[in-house]
Amino acid sequence: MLPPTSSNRKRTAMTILLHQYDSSPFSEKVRVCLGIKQLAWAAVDQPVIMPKPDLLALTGAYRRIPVMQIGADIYCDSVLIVRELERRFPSPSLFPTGSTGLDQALAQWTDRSFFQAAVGVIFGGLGDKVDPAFRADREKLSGAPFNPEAMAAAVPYMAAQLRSHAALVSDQLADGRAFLTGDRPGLADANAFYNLWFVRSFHAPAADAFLDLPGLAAWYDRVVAIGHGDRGAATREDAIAAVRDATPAPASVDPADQALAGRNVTVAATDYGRDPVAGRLVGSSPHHWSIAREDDRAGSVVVHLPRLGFALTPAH
Ligand SMILES: N[C@@H](CCC(=O)N[C@@H](CS)C(=O)NCC(=O)O)C(=O)O
Repeated sequence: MLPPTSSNRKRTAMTILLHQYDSSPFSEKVRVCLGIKQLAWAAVDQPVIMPKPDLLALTGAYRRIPVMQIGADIYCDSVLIVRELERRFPSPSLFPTGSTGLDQALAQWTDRSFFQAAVGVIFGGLGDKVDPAFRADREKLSGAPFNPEAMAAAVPYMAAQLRSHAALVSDQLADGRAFLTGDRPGLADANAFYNLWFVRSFHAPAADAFLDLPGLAAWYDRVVAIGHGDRGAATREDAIAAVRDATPAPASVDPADQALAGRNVTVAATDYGRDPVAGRLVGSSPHHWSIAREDDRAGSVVVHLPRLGFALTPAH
């Protein structure tokens, strides 16, 4: 147990593990949130394509990135990760104006249509330069063929979509505010930022096509300046050992889900990467499911998944 201090930086030394890779946009969302909260954390780099045996030892089946690990608790999906960061480390808040629900709801925009525009611009721009192993992996992930010609043809449309999304960010800054919800940064900034960061980091064709929008470039630089908190590194073996040494935090099932408490269930994403996580339902809320499972390498873990965009199926 670490001695209590007033600083998030010391209080959490190396207890937050983020399974990620540097080019991952959803990881960048979380990294900015770790920066806003000035937290200490360690990056556990995972492969960009399957197989990911050390990640699946923790999640059971969930393969997407990022995944956050605190002790023997495993949080899947950036939406649930940032929610858990706020719950455990409330100050400074990711919701500086108290707009908790709407700021989280923004992910339904940034993680879907805004993200799809960024993906279209990047991969349409790469055309047939996309690595064949990556291409085959992403076809499996999405269940849809990767068609470089169609993607290249869609670049002008996708670039226009991207600029239009960015223009909404510019509108929000029109009164001269520093950040999207006011003078302090929050989740809204991390959400709106990461797709623009994604296209810029890939030097995609439309990478700079939004920086002329009023207020955009200065805001972008302000978000970059937040940084990523106090970043360290841990190995995948360290991460599995950390689970073995820990006990999952107590969880409770929402009264509305009592009929499912303790039952064997599977939970799977409904969009892409739909591999079902199987285990016993030990926790829930209107926002999440918590599944207890045993792993040969990691021991007892509890895997937490969001409820929005995920489906639970009771085992027979
Ligand atoms: N809704 C998920 C989306 C995560 C996602 O699509 N992540 C990408 C990387 S940024 C991914 O997992 N791609 C496939 C892979 O890395 O295996 C979240 O918010 O975390």
